[in-house]
Amino acid sequence: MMAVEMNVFYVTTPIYYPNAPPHIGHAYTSVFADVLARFNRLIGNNVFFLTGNDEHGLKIQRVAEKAGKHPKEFVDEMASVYREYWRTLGISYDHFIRTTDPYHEKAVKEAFSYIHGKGLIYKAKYSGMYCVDCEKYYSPGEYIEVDGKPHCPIHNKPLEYLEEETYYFKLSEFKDYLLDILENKDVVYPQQYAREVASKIRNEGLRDVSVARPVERVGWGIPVPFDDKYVIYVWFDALMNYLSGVGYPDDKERLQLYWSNAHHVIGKDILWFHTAVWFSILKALDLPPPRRVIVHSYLINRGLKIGKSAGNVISIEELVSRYNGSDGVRYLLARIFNTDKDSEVSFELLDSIYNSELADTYGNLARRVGTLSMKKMNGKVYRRSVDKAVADLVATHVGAYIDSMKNYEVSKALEHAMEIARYANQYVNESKPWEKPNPSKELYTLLELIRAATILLHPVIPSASLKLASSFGFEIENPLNIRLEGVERYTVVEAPILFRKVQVERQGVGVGTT
Ligand code: ME8
Repeated sequence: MMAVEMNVFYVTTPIYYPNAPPHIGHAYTSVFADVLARFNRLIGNNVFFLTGNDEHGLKIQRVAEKAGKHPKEFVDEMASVYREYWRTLGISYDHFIRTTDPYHEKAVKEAFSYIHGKGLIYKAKYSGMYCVDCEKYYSPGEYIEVDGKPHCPIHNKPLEYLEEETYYFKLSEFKDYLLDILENKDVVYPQQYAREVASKIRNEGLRDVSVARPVERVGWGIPVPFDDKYVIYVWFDALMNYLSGVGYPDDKERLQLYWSNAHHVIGKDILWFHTAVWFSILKALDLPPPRRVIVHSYLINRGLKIGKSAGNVISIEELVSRYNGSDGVRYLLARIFNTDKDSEVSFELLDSIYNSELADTYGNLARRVGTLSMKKMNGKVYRRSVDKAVADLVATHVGAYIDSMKNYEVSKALEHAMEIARYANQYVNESKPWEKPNPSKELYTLLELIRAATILLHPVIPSASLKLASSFGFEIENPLNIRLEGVERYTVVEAPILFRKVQVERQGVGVGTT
């Protein structure tokens, strides 16, 4: 068993299929993981944030063919496209992994051989259905029938019939092990997803799974190291990124350090792979499960999961231009983040959160207080005593924010930051600093409230918060250390408009209707 280093925080996103550019659904996961990474850095943890692309398999092979490109050329181009999107959205990953990276390929081969050497991978015939969009085998009972033909329940497309010799992984061996983790250990968050997987295993049992494809059918993959007629199944390849990205197999020290506190953020569509399949592969490699698998639900539009196949994609460009750059988008995605329930997104909803919380409550407050500080105090606001009631209120919200963040409840954490801003709005209206000849106590109190809210918001709106900190002359510090009366003197040089209001359109005109 590895020692748990609590000051280490290893966080991952799924590695996405680069068959198309990322959309709001991918941004949703990546922004959430980024907020956790930034929060953990801010409280002083040793963070490693891994994201990347899942570049092998039939799905990629086919889109590359369609584009008239070699798959490698295709995925090379897409890797730059993804990196650029994540740069635009301020995703502060430490490493961008690609499954075509040589160190990753080596790790996958080594793991495959190791498990084969243990007798847990064997050769046998497979016949059954396959969904290329999911890159997943479907057994009867798992797929739906449309006009009497097997269809994928996620993509609603006909499944392909496969009959081939393949290599199987003995998933069935891990039934008791998996049930113990799912039913007794706190790995899957929220727990309802652990129960879901456990009951599937209890009801349907566990079948061994194919982990290879014949090279003449799927050429684009990592060769099985001891049989060049096969390539390794894309999911075995992909899941291994979480290990190869932190040093497996050679850098054992690094692997041990980060694996002891690994957090996988995923959508519920890939829950089975990240629990039943992944925990078993890890066990076969003599490794413990990750610390946490954090599962979220879907963003939906007009009742359907947002995705390319449903044709209801909301583009990241559209969001960035509408909500004043990346911070607005990040805030909205983090604010609607939901682990349990699917969230219906519409511009109407996003506009209203953006306008009321970011533009009015927070942005307008900062602008007003900044302007008053410059007008009334020439921008220099010295330390005054802050009323105990104010300090207590801030301490309560800061504490609740930290607890929420540690429980991955980002949306709830944001509410606490907003509560401080709401209180400050009320305070400015009631104390009316514009009427006083020397409102230094009022303005100092307000600046302290803004500072506290801004520090709490920093992981979500990194650029705007830094801009405000430099305009007002304070530091973004560890939220654990926030104490009021912490700043000796504010020097307000600018009262920026952080979040310009969006014009709300006619009702009914919004996402997906164009
Ligand atoms: O599954 N709502 O890649 P993928 C919420 N390569 N999240 C969504 C979403 C939506 N409408 N649409 C996409 C794969 N996502 C594999 C992963 S990991 C070892 C391999 C997000 O490109 C969500 O995180 O299909 C989901 O799990 C992921 O994108 C699927 O991305």
